[in-house]
Amino acid sequence: MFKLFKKKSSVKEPEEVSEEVLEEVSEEASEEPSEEASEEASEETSEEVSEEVLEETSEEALEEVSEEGSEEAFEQEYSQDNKKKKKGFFKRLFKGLSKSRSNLRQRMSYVFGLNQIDDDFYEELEEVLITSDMGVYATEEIMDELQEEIRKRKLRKPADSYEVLKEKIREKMAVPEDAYLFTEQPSVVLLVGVNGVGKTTTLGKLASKLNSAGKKVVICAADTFRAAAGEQLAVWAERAGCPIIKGAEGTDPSSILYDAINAAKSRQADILLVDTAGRLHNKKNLMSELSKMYRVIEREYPDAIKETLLVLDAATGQNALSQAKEFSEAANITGIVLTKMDSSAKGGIAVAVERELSIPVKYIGVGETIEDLSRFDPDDFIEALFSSDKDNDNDNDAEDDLPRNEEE
Ligand SMILES: Nc1nc2c(ncn2[C@@H]2O[C@H](COP(=O)(O)OP(=O)(O)OP(=O)(O)O)[C@@H](O)[C@H]2O)c(=O)[nH]1
Ligand SMILES: [Mg+2]
Repeated sequence: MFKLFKKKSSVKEPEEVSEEVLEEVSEEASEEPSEEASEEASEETSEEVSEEVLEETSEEALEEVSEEGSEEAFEQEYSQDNKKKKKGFFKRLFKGLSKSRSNLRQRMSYVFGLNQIDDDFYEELEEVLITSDMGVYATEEIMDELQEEIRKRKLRKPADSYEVLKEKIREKMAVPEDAYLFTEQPSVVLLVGVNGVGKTTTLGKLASKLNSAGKKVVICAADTFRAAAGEQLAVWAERAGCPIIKGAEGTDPSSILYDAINAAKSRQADILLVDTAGRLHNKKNLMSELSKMYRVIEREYPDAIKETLLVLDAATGQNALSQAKEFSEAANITGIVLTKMDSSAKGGIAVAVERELSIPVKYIGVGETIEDLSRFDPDDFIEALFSSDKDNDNDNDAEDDLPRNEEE
């Protein structure tokens, strides 16, 4: 059934795996992540935020305080707060991925508990990855790279290659350096996606995040299709503290966008966030509506960065992947937002979307409140998908041990 590896008859029973090997893996693995990673991550977060805030600060202010000094002060003031927020966010992500994780870990423990690296191991692992929603394309890539690394490092036992596998998946999920350029230069950000995936909610969260980082944000209510869409967005605009431009129900979205661009320019806004209607009635209509909007942006605001974020509900698994394919044929999608990662999300789908479409996952949503949006962090993602549950119950950082083979 699987393309890459065909089963051979010499299957070794998992019982044959020595317990010490698995324990060794557990210990090695548990030394690796947590404290260092979370410190690094929170440093990164505060640096990111402080960079954003610093850029917004007026030039005179910057002359008064040296850039280094103000960054330090900013970090001191906010790092505690950020650490707490990050921990809460990670917990929700961890909880949301619990189903994916327990499924994955259970099956991984079987595969990595096999006695030796052979065709049987490769075939079993391939099946686990494919059925974990990672998709055929990403799985094939991961398997090829894993096999090569195993060959290079002359690894003999499956358990020895567990960390290599995680590293390969982490590499796939790396976010390009320029992924968030749109938050640093004048930009128009369109949020697109099918009904109910979380476009409006994500826009609200993003507006709040950018606004509290010192950015001037204007919101455009270009979903004129659904009754009450404008009101829903207005509530978010108020929460986020950002002005909103909207029109009457049924108005042409492009004409509201035109007004919003002028409002953004006259207010010297940094970012214009545009909510769009969630309907994929057919590709042709979607394409013509979006290209009309792009034309308006091109004509009225040619210097702005055009960012199109496709919002996908992570709980819908393969459906999200087919939506992503449809939309990427109709629009120039520059980033993915995976929402509802807090509620039985199918974690593997993040890998599939990223690899099948070569579009980076830029944000993830883990809840319905204004703080439940964060930039995608591959380390957190891998940790939430692979690490063990027990450590996260008592506020410690997650351990990364491989569970014992349940079939033993
Ligand atoms: N649990 C959870 N719920 C979310 C998340 N993001 C959005 N939601 C919820 O999903 C539902 C739909 O969200 P909306 O933001 O209205 O979705 P939309 O894509 O704008 O929907 P349409 O405008 O109808 O196309 C709401 O009940 C949100 O609260 C998330 O990250 N986690
Ligand atoms: Mg909406």
